Amino acid sequence: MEQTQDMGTDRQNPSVVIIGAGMTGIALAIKLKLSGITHITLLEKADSVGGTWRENTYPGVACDVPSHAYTYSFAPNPHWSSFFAPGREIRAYFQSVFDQYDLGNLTHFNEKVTRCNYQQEKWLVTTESGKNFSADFVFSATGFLHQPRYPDLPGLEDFAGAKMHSARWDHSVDLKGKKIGVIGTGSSATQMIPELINMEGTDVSVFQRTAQWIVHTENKPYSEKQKQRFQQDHSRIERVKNLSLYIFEQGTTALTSTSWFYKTLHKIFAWNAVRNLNKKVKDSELRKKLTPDYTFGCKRVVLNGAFYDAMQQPNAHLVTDKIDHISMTGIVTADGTHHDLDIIVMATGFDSTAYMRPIELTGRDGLTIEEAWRDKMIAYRSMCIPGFPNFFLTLGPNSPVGNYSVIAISERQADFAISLIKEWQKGNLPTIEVKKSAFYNWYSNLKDKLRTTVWASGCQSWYLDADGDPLTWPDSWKAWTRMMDTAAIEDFEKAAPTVINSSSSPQESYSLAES
Ligand code: NA7
Repeated sequence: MEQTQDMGTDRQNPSVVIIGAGMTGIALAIKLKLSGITHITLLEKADSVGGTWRENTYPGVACDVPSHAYTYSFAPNPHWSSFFAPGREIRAYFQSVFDQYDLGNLTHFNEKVTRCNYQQEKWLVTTESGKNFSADFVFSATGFLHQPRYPDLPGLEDFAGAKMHSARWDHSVDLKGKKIGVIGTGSSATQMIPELINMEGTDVSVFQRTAQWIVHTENKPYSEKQKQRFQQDHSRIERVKNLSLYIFEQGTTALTSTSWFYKTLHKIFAWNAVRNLNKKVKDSELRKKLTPDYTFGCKRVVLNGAFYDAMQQPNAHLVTDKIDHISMTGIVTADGTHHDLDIIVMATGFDSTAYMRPIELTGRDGLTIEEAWRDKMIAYRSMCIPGFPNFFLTLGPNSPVGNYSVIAISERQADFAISLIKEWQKGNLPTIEVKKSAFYNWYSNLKDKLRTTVWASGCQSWYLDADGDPLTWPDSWKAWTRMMDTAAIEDFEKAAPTVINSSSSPQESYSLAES
């Protein structure tokens, strides 16, 4: 039987449903609580917190942003074990913050949201188990790299050995002494490959479709003394964090700015990556295969200090011939070679365009998200979509800011949404629904710039939508924060907006052509 949990309407303490108890969902719940909004329900599909850090448990998983910069601003952590923290430690950090802010009593685990429906000025959120939650506001905090992308390779189903996606690691598979094939050379693959190669008796074939730009990073552990100092004096943590973020900010600006200085910096970053490759990889044939043929930064730059060394071990093989098909016992490449394998690992990335889907999202007047996004996936300031009042998307289209720390982005988005909720509480907005004109203006200001960025310079990556337009922010971190900090109330409907009639075609009622 369906159970509806109607949390009532109280402008001073509205009811809020947050979907997902990962990094963003936890930040939202805390920031809402701190702002006095306590009527919160956190719905999590799995049995524990952590999002991507719960799901990615492959050997060597770590964050590619320095640990002190990948930390909530309100919960500094003097205990990080190393400059780049391993995945299990990051997950434990999120658990500890979740506990510290007592979010357990707001959270329903094992409740996978299947539907969100706006009716009579309320959202009805339905879970797979049949529960219904009624709320004034809904936040989608489902992350943007959460739906594994499996390669479409003939014969994959026939493979008789173990096979797994990097984000669905099967820890029951014994890797020792095995012939392992890794498909892909992105951030996940380059982290796991050195670990697999160092395991006893393994033989690892790496199937590379496109060579990566790799910036050398050292992952130094923090000594007990350093951790003690961090604990005694939090300004030390701030210094490490600010320096790390400054470097990432410069890197991001170098990918987007057309100024002479940043263009030169971009060249220096690229030169440095080439120098690293030349220094590390002695064999000219291997070096050639590992040399990218597209502009630095077009794909997400890989930060790694172990991959090149690992690929020169006798039990490592770099295969650059195209995969033709999978047999029962291995991978067959286009040159006809059969690569015998016991295990296939698909480090083939994620569907970065899934956002809140497969949740069925239906806004005002029956408008579905599929109709709203029929022409293009756009969200005003990456968060708000006309026809979807009181609904906030986090880490939506155009919110990755280069390689910058995504925690800082989530926190800023939470602040922006809360500032709008405050206006609604004061009665300045009937509902929080972005005007179509503001939505179109916002994207048209980005559109041209997006097409001139390095991400649109001719490579394939998870940064691009189906039209080949980047889903990133096409400017610097500073420009992004300026945009997010600018008051926006005039961009929202002050009176009940015109009906988005589901009987008229969505193209007519809601189309990019209006921009
Ligand atoms: P990525 O960065 O999307 O990398 C996926 C890799 O898999 C990449 O090398 C792809 O090659 C390769 N790939 C994908 N499909 C195939 C097929 N069919 N055949 C051969 N190779 C394939 O995912 P990650 O998990 O490594 O990283 C995702 C993000 O997580 C990362 O950017 C960080 O932000 C954290 P391609 O380059 O497309 O030719």
